[in-house]
Amino acid sequence: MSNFRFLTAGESHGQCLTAIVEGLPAGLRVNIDAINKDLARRQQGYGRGGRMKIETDTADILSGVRFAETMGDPITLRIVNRDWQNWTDRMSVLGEEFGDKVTAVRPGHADLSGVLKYDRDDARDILERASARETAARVAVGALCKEFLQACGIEVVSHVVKIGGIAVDEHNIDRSKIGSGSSELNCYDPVAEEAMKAKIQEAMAAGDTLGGVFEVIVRGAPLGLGSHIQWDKRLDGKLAWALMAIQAIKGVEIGAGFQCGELPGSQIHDEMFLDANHNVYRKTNRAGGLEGGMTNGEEICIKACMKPIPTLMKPLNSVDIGTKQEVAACKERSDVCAVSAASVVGETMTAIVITEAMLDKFGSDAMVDVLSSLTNYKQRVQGGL
Ligand code: EPS
Repeated sequence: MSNFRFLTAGESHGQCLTAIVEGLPAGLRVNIDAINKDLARRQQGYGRGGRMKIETDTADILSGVRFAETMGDPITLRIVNRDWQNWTDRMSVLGEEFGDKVTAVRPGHADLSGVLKYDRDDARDILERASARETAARVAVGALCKEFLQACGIEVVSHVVKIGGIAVDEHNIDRSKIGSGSSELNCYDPVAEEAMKAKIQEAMAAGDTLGGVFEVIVRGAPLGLGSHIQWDKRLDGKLAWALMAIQAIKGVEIGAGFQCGELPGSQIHDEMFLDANHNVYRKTNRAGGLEGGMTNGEEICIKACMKPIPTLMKPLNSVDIGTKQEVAACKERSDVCAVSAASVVGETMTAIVITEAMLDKFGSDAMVDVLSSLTNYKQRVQGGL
């Protein structure tokens, strides 16, 4: 296993979000603008709530980087919450209790299980950390990983494929362009995007919320990341874990995913052919770039499904943990739809997993060693049979 690891800290309305990343090699050029660009992409999206008008997420690098280059030390990233200014009393670190408690727990949120498990009488003690605001820190880490991957010739991109039941038409999308544009919903079918926006508008008017599906694509990953030899080395498992561990994600599919359970093997497996130089090639990629828990040299394609956000302006029936009565669930400022934001989080979480797999395979002390090891390996496995 590589030495790569990271942790995040911070509450949604606390002072800041912080991440510590350890195990990236020394000698990686760091472009802070690229990190801030991904943070801005996470904030955008039709259907986001009022909070996004308050925040302009940018990362400060507090350690581990000198003269815009990593040194191999742990890297500390910090994103300041501008909204903290409005929460200093209610989120005071050492002050007296202040403000109303959140007791009308929301179905679909961490509120109820959290207060019972952690013995709290205010669901704010749970929702502050359960909030998808935390994903800003993960995006900063993943954006840094994307810079590492870029240096290795690997690109990770994402796009929204469905919102509220409205799906893109694959025929309207040029897959080679995914990642190069910037639409409001991170969607590459403009016709579907307009229909998705109308659907979000409808949900907003009804006090409701919408979920959807996004796809993450990894281009240029070498064959052989991950391994078949042990369950916890399988890369498909690690990717599914990383994507499922994003707030509100309820399903993950690799390649043809659930369709694999419906069609016979002859219509699922990607046949192999040989070109004139004895290189193996395929005409299809239903495996989504992963066979036997390893990359097979094709694009990695993963889809994830996000449930609708549980904070409804027309709230569902619930219970009050203080009065022990049935009540309407609490309402607080939230998003109507955050699938486009989740797509950026999925993209960066995928970048983190692929980075870990690369470091696992090619070493992690110095960039120069990673790159020469990668070059040698590619020559061996991509030189034809
Ligand atoms: C989020 C910030 C939050 C919400 C959303 C995601 O801001 P606030 O709670 O101040 O409005 O917009 O959080 C949730 C969906 C959630 O369940 O907590 C963000 O930065 O992405």
